[in-house]
Amino acid sequence: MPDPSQWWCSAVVYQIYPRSFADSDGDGIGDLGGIAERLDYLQQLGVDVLWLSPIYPSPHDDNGYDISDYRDVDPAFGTLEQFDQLLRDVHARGMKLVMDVVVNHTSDEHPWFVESRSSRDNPKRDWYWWRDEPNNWTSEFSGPAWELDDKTGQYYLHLFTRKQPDLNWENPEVREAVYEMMRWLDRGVDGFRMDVINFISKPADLHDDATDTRGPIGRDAYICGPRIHEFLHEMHEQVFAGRDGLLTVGEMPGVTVEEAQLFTDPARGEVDMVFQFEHFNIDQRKNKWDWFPLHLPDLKHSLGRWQEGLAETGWNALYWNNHDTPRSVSHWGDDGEHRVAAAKLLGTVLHLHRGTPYVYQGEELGMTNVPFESIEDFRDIESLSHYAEATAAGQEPEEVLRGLRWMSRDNARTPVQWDASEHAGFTTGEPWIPVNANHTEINAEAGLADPDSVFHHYRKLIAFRHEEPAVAEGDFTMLLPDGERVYAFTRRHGDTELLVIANFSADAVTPDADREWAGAEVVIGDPGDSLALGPWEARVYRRSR
Ligand code: TEU
Repeated sequence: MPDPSQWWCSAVVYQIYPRSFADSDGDGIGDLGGIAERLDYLQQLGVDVLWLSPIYPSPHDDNGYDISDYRDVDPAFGTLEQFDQLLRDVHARGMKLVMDVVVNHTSDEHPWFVESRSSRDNPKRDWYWWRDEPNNWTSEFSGPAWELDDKTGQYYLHLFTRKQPDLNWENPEVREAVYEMMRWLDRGVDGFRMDVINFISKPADLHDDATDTRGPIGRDAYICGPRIHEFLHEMHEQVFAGRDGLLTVGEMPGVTVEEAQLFTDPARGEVDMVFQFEHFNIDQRKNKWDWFPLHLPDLKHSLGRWQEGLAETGWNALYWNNHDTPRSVSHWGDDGEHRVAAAKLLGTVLHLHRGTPYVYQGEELGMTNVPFESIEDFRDIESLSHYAEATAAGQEPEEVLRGLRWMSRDNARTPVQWDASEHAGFTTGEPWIPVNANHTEINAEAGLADPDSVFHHYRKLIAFRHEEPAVAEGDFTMLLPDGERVYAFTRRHGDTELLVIANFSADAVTPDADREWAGAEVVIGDPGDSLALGPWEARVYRRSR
């Protein structure tokens, strides 16, 4: 386990997707000026760290996860000067700022790739993966993972869109160029979220993936590939070693608990924590579009295993939402009659686990999925590619739309709902993606004004983590693992013990837990005379032993 005095053990991170956060210049796209205007709001919420999704120059084929210049700010978001000012403002408020780095791939418009594709003998040819024949890997976003480049007659590898060619990390020049760029970025920035960082080490022979597992073909070959620990340790030594106060989090689809122990063991010098995806796959069959209703014991089993697995060595990153997920209150809660209770419950359960919680913009307002009407309402490249592929293969458009409404990343990407006005106070112009019609009811202005709102509940959860050491440091014991409606666990630290009970259903229930708790102090949630819980109600008790 890391030294619990590591600052990020008791910190809460807030993710900003700049494009959809707040627009200060009326062009319909969120920007740095918009973030600067909302720092008071974020400070009031009490979060410790802001993580910005990519703000670098980009053709925006994948909304900025296709970077064409790591050393500047995209004009749509602002300027470098504005960024430096924002960083100063964030620091002046006692918060930190973490940047997103995307170094598994670049944009095809990055000068490195432009050179690489220019001729077979260009010095940067080997900075990317070029082959005469493709292997059998498929893209994370539908179709083959290879694109034929007419000019030189070879194929290049792209695990995401064809505008996101994969860098060849086997080449030491690539690694040095990436570290150099990251050092430069360290102009006061407090750390990095690293995009699909466990995909960077491919087997040098790029062999076919012989397995038939869930998800894109090839994953078995490149997820946590042969040199991944070596590369991350090298990056740590080259970029982070000797600097205090940083936070590094690796986004790692498909990572196992055993691998995560290695990645986050402080003694190994790799990353502080990882985003794992296991809990996201528990209600899916062959892919994310093919889902079934949540079976609560599966969620407890999965998260419980991660709590146990990283109890002694390593550390968990905790999240329900990010810019790639549907909204959790719609997905696993109730976005109808019990929306407020369900959003609070999800927050309580997540924030009381052991690990560092991440709040995705709008989650603290209980923002919901979006009732998209037709394919024209979607913007996300993953959703559009899937729709094209699935309908071409003969699937009914309405059925494909049903999957998209449930899982599309655009659910997370509609603008933050600041107030009840026409575009929810997000922009004075035309938003790049329409606001959710429910902004007239669900918005920050209303949340701030109502002491019982989801916003104020998140504020209390964040403050509680700061005040009560058992939240950050306590051990974790899952209770009632097979219960289909109640999620319950205890946390223990010294003489203090916390009990968390949560009713994931619209029926009243009385958890089968130690009755003595009924008299203990309720520190989060409404006190009750007994352990009975109303629809989607959650409570946290505290007692001394
Ligand atoms: O996502 C990585 C990833 O594998 C997925 O979560 C993916 O976005 C998709 O949802 C799978 O169905 C990261 C970024 O978070 C994402 O926004 C980028 O599109 C992707 O990498 C490529 O950079």
